[in-house]
Amino acid sequence: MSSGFVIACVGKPSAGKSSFLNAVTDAAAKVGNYPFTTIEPNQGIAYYPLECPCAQHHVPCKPRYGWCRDGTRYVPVRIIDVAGLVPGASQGRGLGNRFLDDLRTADVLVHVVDASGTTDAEGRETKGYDPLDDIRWLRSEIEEWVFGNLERKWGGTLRRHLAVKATVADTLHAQLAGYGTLRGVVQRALDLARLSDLQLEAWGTKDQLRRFVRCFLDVRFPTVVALNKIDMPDSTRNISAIMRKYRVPSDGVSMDNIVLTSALSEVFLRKMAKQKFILYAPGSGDFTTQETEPNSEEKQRLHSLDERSARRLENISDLVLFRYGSTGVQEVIRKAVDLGGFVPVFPVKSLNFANGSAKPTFQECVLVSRGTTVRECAKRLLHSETEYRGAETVGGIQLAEDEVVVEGRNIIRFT
Ligand SMILES: Nc1nc2c(ncn2[C@@H]2O[C@H](COP(=O)(O)OP(=O)(O)O)[C@@H](O)[C@H]2O)c(=O)[nH]1
Ligand SMILES: [Mg+2]
Repeated sequence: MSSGFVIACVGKPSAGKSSFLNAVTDAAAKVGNYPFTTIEPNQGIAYYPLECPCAQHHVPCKPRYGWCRDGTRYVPVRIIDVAGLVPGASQGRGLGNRFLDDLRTADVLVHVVDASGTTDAEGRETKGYDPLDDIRWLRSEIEEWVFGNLERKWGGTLRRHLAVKATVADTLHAQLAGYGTLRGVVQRALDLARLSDLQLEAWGTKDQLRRFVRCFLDVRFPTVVALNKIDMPDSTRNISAIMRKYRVPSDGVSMDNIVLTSALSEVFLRKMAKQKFILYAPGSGDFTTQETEPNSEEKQRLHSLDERSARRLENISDLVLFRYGSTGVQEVIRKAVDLGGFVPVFPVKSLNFANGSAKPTFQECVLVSRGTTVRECAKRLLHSETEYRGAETVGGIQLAEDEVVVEGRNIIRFT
């Protein structure tokens, strides 16, 4: 069970999607160095850290999903591995459109890129491949997919909508409903493309559609780019080139949504920690071993390392943790949820923080998209509109139905 938020991992074969999924979830996704290892979309649960109100209100916290430690709440988010995307997929190449269809459920994409340049566009071993090309072709595959779908259906829909004098936004919304798209998203894309003033009669040239689709992708599929395999020799040079290129945002990419990762290092660190060879908190910048752990009780619980593992850990320490601060994978999850623009909501049965037995325990936390109203929120939480009469937040403040849910007014009791 998750908070309703879905991250889709995309990228060419062998970029490291399954490893990334393994690094942030507990699922044992299949890992292999050849195309199409994972044919069915693989799923897992990752955790998004946020400040939990339990600390501020001095109440015991009992999350139904995820956990809470020292006032930091770890909220589950669903992550899916969309495998086998190759150039030409929108035209049916590789495993074709099936993968693109998986994107319909996604709120945010994580594009896992092999920054080492040791795999070509199809995931085959090579040398000196330019990972910038992956960022470009992947974006263009998704663009072609949406564009193709719109163009195919455009004529028929246009005639029907012209007959009932619909607006451009309504017409496009009707066509894009299959992408799990809210009307507000269509409107934002039209605004961005500077096409919102057009009448439907004047709409629909190829050029306008193209412009709209590009803006639609930016709004509907915000993307975090995970430059993966930073532990490999050529990555540093490729990363610098990519950073230079996206100082000026394009292709839906800006410096702010690029994260450097080593999924494989995180998987190894997690495994070593699980087997009690090291103490390591996922996402952190270092670990301790039996030799370096200062706490004597913890030290006793750790096993001593064989030479091979010790050397591998030393490499990770030097090439990844020391240089980049962490393996980066937790940062990807944090960025992805932030980029999606989500607000946490804590539905509670009681707002009585003083009364012992009736104290709220913040069992639930859901992430709703920015702009969600109290009514829409109730509809989602209560699964029906009829049960809901009023909403109240901390301090006895009543919330209006059409009020947008914001942080600070997000502990809500529905009556
Ligand atoms: N050096 C290095 N190798 C990695 C990293 N992440 C994944 N790999 C390797 O890249 C290959 C492909 O990984 P996989 O997760 O199966 O890629 P997928 O096809 O995108 O799911 C495997 O051999 C992984 O061990 C990383 O951060 N560093
Ligand atoms: Mg895979």
